[in-house]
Amino acid sequence: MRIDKQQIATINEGLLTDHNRRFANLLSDIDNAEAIIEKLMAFQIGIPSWALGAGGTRFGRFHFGGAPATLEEKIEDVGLLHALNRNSGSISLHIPWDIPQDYAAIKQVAAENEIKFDAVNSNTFQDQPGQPLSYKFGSLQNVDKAVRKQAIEHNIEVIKHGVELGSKALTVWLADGSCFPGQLSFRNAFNNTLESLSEIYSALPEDWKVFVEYKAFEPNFYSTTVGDWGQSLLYASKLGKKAYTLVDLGHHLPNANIEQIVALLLNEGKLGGFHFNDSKYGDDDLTAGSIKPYQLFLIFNELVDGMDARGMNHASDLGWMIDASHNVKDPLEDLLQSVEAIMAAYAQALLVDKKALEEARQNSDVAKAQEILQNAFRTDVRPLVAEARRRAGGALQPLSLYRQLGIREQLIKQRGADSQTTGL
Ligand SMILES: [Mn+2]
Repeated sequence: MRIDKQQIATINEGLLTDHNRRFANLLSDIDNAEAIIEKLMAFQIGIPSWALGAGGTRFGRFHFGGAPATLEEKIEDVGLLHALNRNSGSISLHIPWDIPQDYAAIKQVAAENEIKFDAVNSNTFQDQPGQPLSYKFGSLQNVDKAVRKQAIEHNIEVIKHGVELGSKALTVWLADGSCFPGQLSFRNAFNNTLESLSEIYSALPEDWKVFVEYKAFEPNFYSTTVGDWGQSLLYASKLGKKAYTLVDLGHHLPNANIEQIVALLLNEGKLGGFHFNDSKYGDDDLTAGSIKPYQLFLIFNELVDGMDARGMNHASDLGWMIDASHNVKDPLEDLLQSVEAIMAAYAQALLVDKKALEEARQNSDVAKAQEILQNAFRTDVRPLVAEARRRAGGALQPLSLYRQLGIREQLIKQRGADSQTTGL
């Protein structure tokens, strides 16, 4: 299904008086609103194909009606999000959960929904039916060269699918590691992984990037072979200029200073991709900004500052994506909330008075520096984000419009109450 642009405009119309009043109030406090709105309109956050089905835990999964059963339906779901907020203009595919059977047809559906193809993701963290060799003891790190070869070939196949669809990056997240002390040699695991990644790197087209994602623990619980940003940066540095580190907010040990990590990776020119989610305890994959909104803002503050320092384009020079799963919410509602939270944090970061902050730092005026950041964070930027959405043709209030139009009910009618999603 598709949302008619006129429907959005009509519902916006009824909200306009209140919106204009709130927007005018905010405008009286900020002087660079137009520049911020332009940046907000340009900013696009990739939606992973696996976030559109029911999320779950290792204890089980609760299904919901109208789940997308095919890749086409997943693209249509992202199209619905994008129609509502105009900031969800791409989908990130996971192979082999979403192998495109007919590239031309898939590209056609994507074009109709104004959706582009973001980074493609390989999967060597589970065995597929009929797969000759098992990844039980790792893939790219495996002591058996034949297993490594199988995993390398899978990654190369993922690149080929991505090339057909117009993707420009491969994300490699490895579950490789060990569960118990003594199980593997850290050095051999690292060297095997590096050798495997080098072979994948050589298969990258000239204008592609590879993102090496790290994760502190899980599913391996003693060591992870790409366990932190230092290890990822080692791989990315040794591989070459097309290789970058990917930061997933949930993949750190508790209380890690992620904003500092981001700042240094950008400083080294080695931050390539970013996965948004939020967490309280571990890799909880909760809605972005739902637990630690101040942290999200501080991270964005470093992202904006670091990208500006290198003259990077905020919208296109990093791969932005949500990586979360939804066990108890309608995934589309959850994704609308995540995008909204990300846009708010981005807008707040754009509000930071950088000149005053630099002055406070030069004077070692600690209290002033803190005030400057908190002033930006405590500004209610929702009218600014809504205005950017409205100008781009989206909804002033995406979530309530989604409910008002009864989109989930319509999807259930079309696809059935027990449609099943491919994937996790
Ligand atoms: Mn991730």
